[in-house]
Amino acid sequence: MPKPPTENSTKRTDPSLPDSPQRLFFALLPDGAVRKRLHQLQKDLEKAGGRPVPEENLHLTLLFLGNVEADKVDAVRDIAAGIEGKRFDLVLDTLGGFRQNNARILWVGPSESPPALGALHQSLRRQVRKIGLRVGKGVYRPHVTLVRKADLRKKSPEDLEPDIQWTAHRLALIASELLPSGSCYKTLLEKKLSE
Ligand code: 2AM
Repeated sequence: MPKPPTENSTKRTDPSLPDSPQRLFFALLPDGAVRKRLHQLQKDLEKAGGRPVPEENLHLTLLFLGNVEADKVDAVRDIAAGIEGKRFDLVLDTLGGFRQNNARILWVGPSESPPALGALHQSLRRQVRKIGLRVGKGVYRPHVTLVRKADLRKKSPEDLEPDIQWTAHRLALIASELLPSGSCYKTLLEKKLSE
């Protein structure tokens, strides 16, 4: 019997086919000024090598869903459309790295995660479970990935002290297609958090 897709599944999907599963995630999108500062930080990290995330793809994941069967995609859209909440401030002041095989992912994140961010994550998690999606139990570690496949042998600059103030108000449901050239993102729905 074929195994159901899991959260870590990298099965290729073809969103142009109506019955094809879609690889989805909820994210916060930076506005122009924050995006520029994140991009500057990517330039400051150039010495670490690797592949910077294209500026237009920079985001903070709220919840990764993995492959979602076509008949559930509308329900996920409805969840995104129904999100009510107020915008909130977060400060991206910590640089870090996740090891990934023989390389590193470099990210920037908040040293203190605002309660509103954790609440949003939990609320999305609860709602997608209600429609029968399985999401992992891993601890939520909010971050913006800046560089993929950074060289483990090269140190990232130690003197960088990011201090990016972000009033998060753009929440998006994004479909990601894995291509040999990298991920291709398509925003399926964007919702503004209120003032
Ligand atoms: P990352 O930036 O740390 O890789 C789309 O892949 C987004 O979902 C990325 O921001 C990615 O985080 C996040 N994500 C979370 N869990 C994931 C998983 N198991 N597989 C792929 N992406 C995941």
